Amino acid sequence: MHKGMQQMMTRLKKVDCVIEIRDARIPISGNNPKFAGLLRARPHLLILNKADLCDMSHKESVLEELHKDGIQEVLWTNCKEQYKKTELSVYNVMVIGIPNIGKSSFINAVRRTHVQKGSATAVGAKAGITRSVIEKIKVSANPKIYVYDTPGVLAPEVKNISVGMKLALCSCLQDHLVGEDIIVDYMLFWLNRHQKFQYVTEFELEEPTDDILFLLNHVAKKNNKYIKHRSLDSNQGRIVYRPDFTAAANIILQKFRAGDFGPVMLDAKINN
Ligand SMILES: Nc1nc2c(ncn2[C@@H]2O[C@H](COP(=O)(O)OP(=O)(O)O)[C@@H](O)[C@H]2O)c(=O)[nH]1
Ligand SMILES: [Mg+2]
Repeated sequence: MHKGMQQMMTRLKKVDCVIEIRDARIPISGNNPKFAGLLRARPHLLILNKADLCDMSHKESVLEELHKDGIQEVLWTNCKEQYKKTELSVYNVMVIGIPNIGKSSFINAVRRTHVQKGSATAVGAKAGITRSVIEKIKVSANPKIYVYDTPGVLAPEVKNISVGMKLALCSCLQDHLVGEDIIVDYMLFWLNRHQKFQYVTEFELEEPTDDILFLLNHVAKKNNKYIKHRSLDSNQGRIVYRPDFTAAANIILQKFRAGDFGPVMLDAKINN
């Protein structure tokens, strides 16, 4: 990350404006204090992307929290759908943010509305897969606007376990580093705590559960995911099958991340 960071600081001198992007579901947890210096150096705009997956009923309290942090300009976006034109009239723009919150998608969405020719910037579904080279993309011909994408340069700050779990749940950390089953355990805890029970219907359960092993077992069986292994007991050597918990965890995570359990605001404070 060091080389990328240095490149970014040098580049910043030539930049007229900074766009910081965060995942709308973790507008506070997705922050990194190291960005603050960068943001203050130039006019900045905070974009909360993946608004399609976010529970917008918390909009006002989130804005209040961000204002306290000195952030004035906030824009919600959804880069999966046609991007709505904003009133940016700057020339060199730097887009910053932790991995996988939609920086490249945002740049491409802006670009699509203004220029058809030239190359887009790569969108990747896994955290931290893009190499640390700054790409310059022309997003508008007239007026000429260039945007610097900053792939994989800034790591999220894992302040505590709950922030770490929220980042993992939104795929800002690599799943295998945390453990798919542990991320699902946190997801289940969070959904229950916030009384979001859509998963009960999605998985055809009889009632909410806080038993992660029960859920993994249920989902593995329903999706016919089994692991073949040799039995070690009295049946020595016989091939047996057991439910594949990692496959089940991945199915559950994929559904959560697609918004199938409803929109969420992971940074919401609990009022009950
Ligand atoms: N649901 C949803 N997914 C998005 C949105 N923007 C980006 N994504 C997805 O998030 C993932 C990471 O996007 P990418 O642009 O590569 O993120 P970057 O690492 O910040 O450049 C990809 O799978 C995108 O398809 C959005 O507004 N809504
Ligand atoms: Mg990218």
